Amino acid sequence: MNQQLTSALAARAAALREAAGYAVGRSPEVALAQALRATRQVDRRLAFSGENTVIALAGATGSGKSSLLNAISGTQLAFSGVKRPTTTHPLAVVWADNTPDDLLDWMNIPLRHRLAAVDTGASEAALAGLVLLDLPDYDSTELSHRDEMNRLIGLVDAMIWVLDPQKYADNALHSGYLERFREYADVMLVVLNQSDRLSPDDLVAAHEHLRKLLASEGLGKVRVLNASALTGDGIAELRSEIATLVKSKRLAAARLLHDVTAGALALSSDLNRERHRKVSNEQANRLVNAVLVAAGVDQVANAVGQATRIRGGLATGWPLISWIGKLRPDPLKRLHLEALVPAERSDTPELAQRTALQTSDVARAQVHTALRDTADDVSRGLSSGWTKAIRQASLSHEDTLIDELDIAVATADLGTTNSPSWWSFVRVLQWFLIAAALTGLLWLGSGSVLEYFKLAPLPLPQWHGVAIATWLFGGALVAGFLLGLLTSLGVRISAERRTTAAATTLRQAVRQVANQAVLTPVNTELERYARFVAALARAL
Ligand SMILES: Nc1nc2c(ncn2[C@@H]2O[C@H](COP(=O)(O)OP(=O)(O)OP(=O)(O)O)[C@@H](O)[C@H]2O)c(=O)[nH]1
Ligand SMILES: [Mg+2]
Repeated sequence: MNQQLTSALAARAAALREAAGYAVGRSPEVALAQALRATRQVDRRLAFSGENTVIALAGATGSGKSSLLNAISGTQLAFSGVKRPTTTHPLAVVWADNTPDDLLDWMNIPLRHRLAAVDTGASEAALAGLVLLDLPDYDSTELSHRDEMNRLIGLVDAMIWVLDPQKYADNALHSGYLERFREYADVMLVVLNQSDRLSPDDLVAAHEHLRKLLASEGLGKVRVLNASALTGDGIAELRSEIATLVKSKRLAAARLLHDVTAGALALSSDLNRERHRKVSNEQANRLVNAVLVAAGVDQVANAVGQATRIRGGLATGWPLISWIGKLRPDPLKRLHLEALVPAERSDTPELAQRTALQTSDVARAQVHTALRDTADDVSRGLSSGWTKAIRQASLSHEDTLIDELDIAVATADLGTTNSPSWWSFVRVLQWFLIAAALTGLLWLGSGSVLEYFKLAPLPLPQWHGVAIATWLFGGALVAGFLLGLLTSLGVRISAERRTTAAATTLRQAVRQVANQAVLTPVNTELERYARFVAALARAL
């Protein structure tokens, strides 16, 4: 066998096997089976003698296959008769020093005959290596004949289609076989047998008609010969044509290459080279956004902001009115995000108490939709098998996704545990002002108390006609109130900053969960698809 061709064949078959491996569970079973059959056939055929070329005579019953085998071999080994159909089992005639029994065993052809050198002579040297098969018909009432013929034309290295003047245009032959093998023109011959039954003019006309018919089926390149097994006309040409095929020593590999190509083409209905190898950033962001909203994670950042405003108000507001803030519920407590400190959270995330993220059926359904949307988006343009696989990958961790989100949110450091240092400073200041106001008040009220105990009153110096104690009392109250107004502005800025920071942290946490639970499995599947496409391209 031609070495270069065989190694190319082996490489392409290996690529096809690889592609089929990736396509398991993704491509249609029929296509997979065809591809794998082709690779198995390559393995088996290459394992057998490369010195033999197996060529089958195939055709309708009565076309003269057996008669042609006899005419070509100069024997009467094949039984040809008037009863239809005649040939029931395939027969192999071998032009070689040794019968390739392993090859014929693999093909399951028990009837075999080797032409001894003494039978053949020098003229047969040109056919050395040939194994010529006489096959049963494809069109008689014996369905087993057709099965046997179908099986063998799938295994042989080349086919000689034997047609006769009556049935050469038979639709069952053309649409059922010849058209199907249009890619195999270089490993096929067509013989218009029984040429003796036609006048020379009619033979030319029939030959031309047949050629046109074949050309219309994409077989314009196939060799068409006229012959008569009865008179021997055209048999020498047929033999020399066969000799050329045998001598090329490339038939087996050529045929198998066609099988590999056909197998790869069967799989390539799944091909879409335009696909990206990864989920795009934009697609990932869309998913994260959808999950943030569906699970209610987006509310957490707002809660962080609100909580900051409330706590900041309590800490830095004017103590006389800021206590009202205590009446408002802490939004973080409402989300069960308050009780734990970050250290505890991250050490034992599994013990983290459940946050109040949305875990309702509606939320789960929304997450499910987001996952499916991502899968559909990513797999657009792929065949149903791959689309399904990508969808499965996207949903592979769906059951635990909400729990993982919950843990991620519970363990995220939202920056709510410590207060800004200026809060404490303002707080001290506020209480100092309260103390000053109280001092002023006591000072003012001290006169009547001291008088009751018959004690001398404290001096009440004045400034601008008003007692300093009154200045102190009023001034401290006004200062506290104004300070409260000023710091509320600062608290609002802190709250906004914390909201933004929390939103970023939460987004990262959700992104991490989405990466682990969705994007990685989907990317793995996409990677598999890319490998499939690459292997298929090598097989083709
Ligand atoms: N006139 C003429 N008759 C032929 C020719 N070749 C075969 N026949 C006859 O056609 C009949 C069928 O020939 P077979 O060789 O048995 O045909 P087959 O294709 O092997 O048929 P099955 O085994 O039934 O599939 C026989 O009677 C042959 O004698 C030919 O070239 N010319
Ligand atoms: Mg026969």
